[in-house]
Amino acid sequence: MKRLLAAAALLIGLAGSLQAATPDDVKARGQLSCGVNPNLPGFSAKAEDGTWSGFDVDFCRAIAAAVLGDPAKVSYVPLNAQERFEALQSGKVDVLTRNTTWTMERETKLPLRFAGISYHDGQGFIVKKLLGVTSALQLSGAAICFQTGTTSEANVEDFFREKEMTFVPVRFEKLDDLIKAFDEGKCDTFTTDVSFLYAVRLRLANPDDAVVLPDVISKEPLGPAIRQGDEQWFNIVRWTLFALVNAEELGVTAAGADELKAKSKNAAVRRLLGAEGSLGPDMGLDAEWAVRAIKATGNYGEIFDRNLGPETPLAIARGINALWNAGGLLYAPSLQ
Ligand SMILES: N[C@@H](CCC(=O)N[C@@H](CS)C(=O)NCC(=O)O)C(=O)O
Repeated sequence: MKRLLAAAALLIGLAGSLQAATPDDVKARGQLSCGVNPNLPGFSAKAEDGTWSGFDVDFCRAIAAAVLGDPAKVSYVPLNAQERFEALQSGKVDVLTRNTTWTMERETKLPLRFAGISYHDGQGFIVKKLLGVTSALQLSGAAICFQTGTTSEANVEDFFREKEMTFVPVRFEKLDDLIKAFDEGKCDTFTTDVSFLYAVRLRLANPDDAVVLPDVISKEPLGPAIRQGDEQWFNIVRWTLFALVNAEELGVTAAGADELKAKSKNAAVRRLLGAEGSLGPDMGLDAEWAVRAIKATGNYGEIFDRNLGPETPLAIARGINALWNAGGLLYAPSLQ
């Protein structure tokens, strides 16, 4: 009996020592490897000079600022829909920050964990205005284009089955082929996350000829994913996201963070900015982790406005991505 217990203890110890330690790997490498969408302007896109920008890219920058002290220390790995999970599982990327929906199956069948929700999305349809369709309920019999390896396929099947409507699936592995097919009229509609449809519209030959229908047929909570069994890394990614959301709620901006750190009397602001408490050190970082992240990218609202807001080509309204106390769904747990 004693020997069995000793063997079990040894196994538990071994499992513990085999536990992944992504924060150490990232620090040793001096660079964060971030899996992003290859080309989704507003969320992640590469400029001609090689720099990446976008809403998802900013979360990579914030994590790098928190962990490595420099938002530029990121290696961006463009991943299409098919490649993304394997890239995370194999260790090619430390975090997947790429319009990826948090689903039960992805956390139970794949060894992944979603650290939170950075953007509440839903699946919609884009059609050419010529079609004269104003609702998804008028799409019975339509040829529908979608990309394989995404949640879009199952959602569209569920929706049409429930509404007792038929459709002709037109599947694509590569996004460029899909957009071309839709543009050339080889399908009546293209279905995916609504945020993506806004971006796709701008890539069509004549964006004004296409319209995104008002129907939203699914929940697509998008957020950063990491590998399972990496608890400290999970805390860092999750709380960097929550820090940016809390910063918006607390009125902490990129420009004002230093001054608030020195002067604020609000306890949550002081803990967020490391003026008191030990939130950073408790997860293996220093006291300045969140100040650096906020100064690198701004708070959640600043990130949203800069990349997706009314002044940008995408012009997406905050809608359900507003803070909980402004009528939206964004709710970050407390900094205590
Ligand atoms: N949020 C959905 C869809 C995400 C997704 O991969 N969307 C496609 C567009 S339909 C995409 O980003 N494709 C870009 C590519 O594969 O290069 C999911 O997680 O499955």
